[in-house]
Amino acid sequence: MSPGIQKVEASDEGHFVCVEWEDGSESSYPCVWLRDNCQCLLCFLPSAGARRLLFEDLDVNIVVKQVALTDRKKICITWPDEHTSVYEAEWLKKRCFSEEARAVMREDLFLPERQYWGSDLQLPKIPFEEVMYNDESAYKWLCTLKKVGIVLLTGAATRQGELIRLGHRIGFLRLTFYGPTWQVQDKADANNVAYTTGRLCFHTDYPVLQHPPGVQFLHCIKQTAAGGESEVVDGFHVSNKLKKQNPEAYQILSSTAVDYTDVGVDYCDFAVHCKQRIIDMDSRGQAIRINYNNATRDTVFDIPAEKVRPFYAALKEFNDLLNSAEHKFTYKLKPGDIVTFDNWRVLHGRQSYPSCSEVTRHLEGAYADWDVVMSRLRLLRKRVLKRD
Ligand code: OGA
Ligand code: NM2
Ligand code: ZN
Ligand code: ZN
Repeated sequence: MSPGIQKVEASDEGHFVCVEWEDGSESSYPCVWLRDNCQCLLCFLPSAGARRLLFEDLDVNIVVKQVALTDRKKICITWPDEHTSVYEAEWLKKRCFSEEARAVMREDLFLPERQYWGSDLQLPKIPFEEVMYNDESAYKWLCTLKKVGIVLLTGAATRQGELIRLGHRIGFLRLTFYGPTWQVQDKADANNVAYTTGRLCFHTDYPVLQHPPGVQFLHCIKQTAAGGESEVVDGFHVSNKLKKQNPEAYQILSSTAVDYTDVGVDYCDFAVHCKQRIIDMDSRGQAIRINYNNATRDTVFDIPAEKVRPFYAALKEFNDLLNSAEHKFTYKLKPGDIVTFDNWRVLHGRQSYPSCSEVTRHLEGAYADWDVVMSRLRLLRKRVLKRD
C-alpha cells in the first residue's frame, strides 16, 4: 500500500521539495520537475495521459512559494504566480529520484533481466493455442521471450495464416519488403539466399533496415526428411565472451560501420542500403543489438583499406565463437512448430537440404517490433497480476 508522508519542506532556496515518509526515509524532488509535472487539468490531459503544459511556459528556474501537507496522502504546492499543484504520496513515491527507486521503475518498465545460454539451452515450449486464448500463457510467453530470447510455440495448424493470427494477438506485425508474412522455401531465381536449399550460417534478419525487426516468428508448415535442421546462438552471451577473450576484436566490431545492401523485387521493388555496427552497444559497453547477416553484407565497404584486414580478423573471431559447440544449440522444427525469437539477440541458421522439383520444406515467417511486443507484455501483466 502507499506510504504516508510525515513532513514536507522546501530546501535549497526553494529549488527542491523534501518529503519525509512515515518509515523515516526521505525523497527530494527538484521544483522545475514538480512544476513541469503538475497534474491539474490545465497542465495535464488525463484522457491522453499527457502533458498539456508547453515547454515555453515552464520557468526552468522556478522555486516554490509555499508547500503544505494536506493530509498524509497529498502535498500541495503554491507557485510564485499563485498556480497550485497537488501531488499524491503514491505518485511521488514511484517517481523518487534515488538510485534504488529508479532501478525498480526501470526494471518494471523494461524488464532488462537476461538469462544467458549456450548449447545447454532448455528450449522453452508453450502450446500455441494456449498463447492465443489464455492471458497467463501469453504473458509467460512474452516474459520468457524477453528474458531468454527464444520460445517454441507448439501444435499450430500446418497451414499458412497462423502468424497473422499471432500478429493480431500481440497487436500487429511489421511489414517489410518481403511482405506482411513471407514463405521460406526453395524458389527459382530466389531474391534472397533464404529462399534456396543452401546452408544459412548464423545471422540476424534484416540488418539492412535501419531499425531491424526486433522479433521473428518462423512457422514450420512442412519439413524435409533430410537436412534443414535449425541452429541458434545467444549473441549477447557470445559478445560478452568475445569482449573478455579479445577486447580489440570487440572494439572493432562495436565501432566499425558495416555496409549492408538488399536490392530486388518482392512485396514491391526495393533498393535498400544501410550502415550498421555488427555489435551495437549502449553507453555502458553492453551489447544491445547484433546486426549480422553475411549474405547481405555489401561488397561496398566504406572504411580505409588498412582497417579492412583487422576487421575481417575480428569478425572471424566472433563467427568462430558463434559456431563453437559450447555456444550453439541445434534442433529441428516439426510441422506445427512456431519458433519465436529475439532477432536483436539470437542469431539463427539452418543446415542445407536436398533440392527437389516439389516443395519439401516450407516455413512461413513474420516479424514484429519490440515496441509492440513489450506493449502487449505490459498490458497482459496488468491483467494477469491485476496491478496498476
Ligand atoms: C530466414 C531463415 C531459417 C530456416 O528465412 O531468414 O533464417 O530454417 N530461415 O529456413
Ligand atoms: N527474409 C527471410 O536479412 C535478410 O535478408 C533476412 C529475410 C527473406 C524475409 C532474410
Ligand atoms: Zn497546473
Ligand atoms: Zn533468417
